[in-house]
Amino acid sequence: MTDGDGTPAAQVRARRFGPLGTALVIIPTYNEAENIKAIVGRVRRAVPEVHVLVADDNSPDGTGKLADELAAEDDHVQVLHRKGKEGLGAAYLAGFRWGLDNGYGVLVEMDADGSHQPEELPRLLTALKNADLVLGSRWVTGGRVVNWPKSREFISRGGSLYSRLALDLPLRDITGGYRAFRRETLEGLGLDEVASQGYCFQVDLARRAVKAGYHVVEVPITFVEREFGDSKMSRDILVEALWRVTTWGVGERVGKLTSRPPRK
Ligand SMILES: Nc1nc2c(ncn2[C@@H]2O[C@H](COP(=O)(O)OP(=O)(O)OP(=O)(O)O)[C@@H](O)[C@H]2O)c(=O)[nH]1
Ligand SMILES: [Mg+2]
Repeated sequence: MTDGDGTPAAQVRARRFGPLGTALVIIPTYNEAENIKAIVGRVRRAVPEVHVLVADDNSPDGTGKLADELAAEDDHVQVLHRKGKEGLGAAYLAGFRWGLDNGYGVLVEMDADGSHQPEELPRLLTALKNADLVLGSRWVTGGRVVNWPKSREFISRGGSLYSRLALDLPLRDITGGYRAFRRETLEGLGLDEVASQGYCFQVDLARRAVKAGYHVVEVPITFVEREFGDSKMSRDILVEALWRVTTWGVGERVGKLTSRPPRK
């Protein structure tokens, strides 16, 4: 296959991706006092040139204050203090806006609890050189999860499979939250309209990127279950995601049917 053969893969190869610019790793936090110092330290050691933004929702356990201490010691660390708990999607959206306003070229999503290993960040950033969006993926060859009960894996795999089929997306891990975006990609997604609740947020970003024609690449990651602190995900968030994905899927199918040109 050559670059001139006209296939989608060749078209992507033929496309020139611009330089990446400085990366900002956004870490949303709610009650992550046991994790925040370790995760920021690991990010800074793994890729010293990146900057970190902790987006804290006024955590009662003092995570925001610990993040301020980190910021005071390191000019690559900033803290976005938010008024109260509004969910991870809202925190990321605020972090994206902050990063775009401050001129960053790459915006990375990463959890605070160590599930997303900073040591794998160089692989995501390398892949982004030839992509618009890189998803850290548990469910492509080479990806895996550590210390997850089978029940959790079943739910997560099922959620991605359902989203893949309902929304017709050529992706394996659609609910994951370890991702790297070029700024131009985020600017093209219509952030003001993104659904911000729980897992819907990740699904909606991926869906918008694919539908907008961006080149989305999945890179295998090893996802490690949190050791410290409590999960903020709940059954309600799962049910909400299932419901939303279903309505998006039905909406897209109805849209396709009604927009067909009339038969002659
Ligand atoms: N700012 C902010 N961060 C949040 C909020 N809810 C969750 N987070 C953060 O988002 C990240 C992911 O949340 P988790 O509770 O780890 O969700 P999860 O990874 O699906 O669940 P576990 O596997 O049990 O850890 C963590 O860094 C949380 O601290 C929120 O309301 N506001
Ligand atoms: Mg987690």
